[in-house]
Amino acid sequence: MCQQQHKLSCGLNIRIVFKFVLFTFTISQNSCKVQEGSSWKDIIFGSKWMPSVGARDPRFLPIFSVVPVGTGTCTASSGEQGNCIPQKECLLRAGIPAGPCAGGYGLCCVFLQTCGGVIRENSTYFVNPNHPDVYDGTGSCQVTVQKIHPDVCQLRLDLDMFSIAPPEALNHVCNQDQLLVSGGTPIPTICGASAGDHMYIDAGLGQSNAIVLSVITSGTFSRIWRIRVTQIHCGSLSRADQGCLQYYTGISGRVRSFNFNTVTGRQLSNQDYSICIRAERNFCSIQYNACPDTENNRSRSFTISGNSNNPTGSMVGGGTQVTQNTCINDWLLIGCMRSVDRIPPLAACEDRVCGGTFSAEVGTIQRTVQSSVRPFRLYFHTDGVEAPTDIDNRGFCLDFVQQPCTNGF
Ligand SMILES: *[C@@H]1O[C@H](CO)[C@@H](O)[C@H](O)[C@H]1NC(C)=O
Ligand SMILES: *[C@@H]1O[C@H](CO)[C@@H](O)[C@H](O)[C@H]1NC(C)=O
Ligand SMILES: [Ca+2]
Repeated sequence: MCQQQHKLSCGLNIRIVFKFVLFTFTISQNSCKVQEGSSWKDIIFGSKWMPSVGARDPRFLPIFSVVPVGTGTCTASSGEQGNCIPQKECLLRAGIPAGPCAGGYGLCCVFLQTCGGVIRENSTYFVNPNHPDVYDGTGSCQVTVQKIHPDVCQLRLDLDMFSIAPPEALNHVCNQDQLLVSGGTPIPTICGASAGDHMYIDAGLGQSNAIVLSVITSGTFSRIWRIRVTQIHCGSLSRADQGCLQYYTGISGRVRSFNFNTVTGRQLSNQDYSICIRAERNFCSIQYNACPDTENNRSRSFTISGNSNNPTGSMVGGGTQVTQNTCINDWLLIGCMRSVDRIPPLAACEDRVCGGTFSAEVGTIQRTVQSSVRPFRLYFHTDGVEAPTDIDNRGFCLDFVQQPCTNGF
């Protein structure tokens, strides 16, 4: 009954049969049935999803011990997070078994969906067709997210793997591939490579609106994506503040624009969003520094406007007049920022910064910038063009460190 490529799972069942004396027969029957129907899942399961069988502790062998499964999370050897649940439940919920957990009493159950799928489980991954292999097909690949509970207010998308076609070279517009979200708050259109980045989507109240995640592709490109979709309760501590596309907690960390890379990145056009950093208890201000750039002789960690192939200083301030050294088209906004190494500090503070050097004042020296405006937020705006004045900008990458309230701010 089990096909050849399912040797792995069937072998696994036999072992589980010995342990789960009470469940035995049904489990192994189900597991073969469920897998017969699936196609791309088989590819995954047959090749790269080797279960990570941990050494089992003989102390947990007694048949009548309580099975410690149902609540814990586990990690598949291919990196996905799963739920440690009884095998039977995993198969009923159309999960993919990824090896034993809880000392063999549970199964690490991973939920994956690709084009046309419906997400009905927390922490489901939206993956490209053929995942973990690349996909060069074109069209629109969509999954619909259904709330697992009416009391879910947000979705967090973790772009574990994300590499789709980059924006075009002249104006950095995503005209080939795009990630789109409909049914929730609008998100900026993104493309290119953004593995490790995340987004929060407002899911509204109640059961009403389904959210659709789409990856639109055209032209040839070896694409791969694996996006973890976490559902967040309205009352959850991990809920992001209203209106924050990205949300960070912790005293220090790194923020960066989508498709950022000091060598191959292109700052995306048509961006308009905020990045929020939770002010931790007893911290009153925040400092930002351009990330180290280990790949270029001249740092490209902060290149927002101008020609980044040449040395370009920082520009600050906004206004309506297009004058030299102001930020009219593309900018990062940090409320009332000052360079910290100025003694005494400059009287005026600035909000917008752009150009090719990170600083709170016009110049060619990169500086540490501090702001005590709370909540801690950065607003990023780019218009729809780069050429002809803006060339090869990479976007921004900043390291932040919150400063204790005793620091004079
Ligand atoms: C979804 O899972 C995460 C952990 O992965 C958890 O923090 C969150 O509360 C869960 N959401 C719901 C709605 O149960
Ligand atoms: C850095 O500078 C050296 C010496 O001028 C040059 O040979 C090298 O190509 C430069 N590297 C990059 C990444 O620009
Ligand atoms: Ca622009």
